[in-house]
Amino acid sequence: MAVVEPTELLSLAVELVRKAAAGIAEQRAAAVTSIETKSSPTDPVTAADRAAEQLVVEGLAAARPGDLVLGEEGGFRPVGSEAAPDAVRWLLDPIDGTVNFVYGIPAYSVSLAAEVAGVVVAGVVRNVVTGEEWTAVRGEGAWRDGVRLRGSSETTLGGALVGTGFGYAPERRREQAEVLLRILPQIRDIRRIGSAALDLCAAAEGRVDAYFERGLNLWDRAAGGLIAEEAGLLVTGLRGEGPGEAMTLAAPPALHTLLDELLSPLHA
Ligand code: LIP
Repeated sequence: MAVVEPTELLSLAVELVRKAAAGIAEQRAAAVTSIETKSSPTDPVTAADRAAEQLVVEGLAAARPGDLVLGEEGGFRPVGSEAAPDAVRWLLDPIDGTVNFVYGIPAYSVSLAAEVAGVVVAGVVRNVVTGEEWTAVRGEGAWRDGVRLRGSSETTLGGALVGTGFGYAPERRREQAEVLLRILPQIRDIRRIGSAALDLCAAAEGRVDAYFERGLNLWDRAAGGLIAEEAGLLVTGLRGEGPGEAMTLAAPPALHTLLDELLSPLHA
């Protein structure tokens, strides 16, 4: 079994994410003229989402033909004709924050992570509009444009600025609104950025003190989750569970305990 160097995987990911981001920026004007929908009438997908995914997958196939990819638009498959026994699995969201992309709100990103033997070992998130780029290799810290990230030092709920997000299904949104009703009086304020990958990176560098969201897919949270962990945050579900569709909670240790205690009773 060939040894995979996470730093090499990161270099490949960064190269492809930059190309994809350039293509997305170029295509925006045209892409937003024909918008299709997926899980609900408010869950958009554009030609730019698909083109970016294809560009990254073709780049992966050229560099590592035996690998696998789980992409938001194309699902799980080999990047080439067939997967090798020691395939790396790539977790790709070609445009995270597609609603922001459609509306022209400068908060949408390309997110790509590399997973080896079930563990995410490298990840990059790039804001397509600002060009900000967050990266991490497991065990080697989290970085934004050469600056090491450490997360927030906030330790009180009342002082916590918390990021969150809402699903595309009206019933899910009603439940999420009820949770907000209960927690908003107890925290500093809420921020809804609209891209889980950017939310997790914001938490990694203390632009928010913590972030939580129910309903995330692996491609939404893989790269951002590693970046937040490498900045010293805990990235989990509730009540000791791992992060997943049920809940993703990212916070520095002290705040994490308080938010877990606050959110757990609200998510039976
Ligand atoms: C989005 C997530 C966001 C969530 C949205 C949506 P998409 O992903 O990044 O956190 O609140 O509902 O799921 O659909 O833009 O890739």
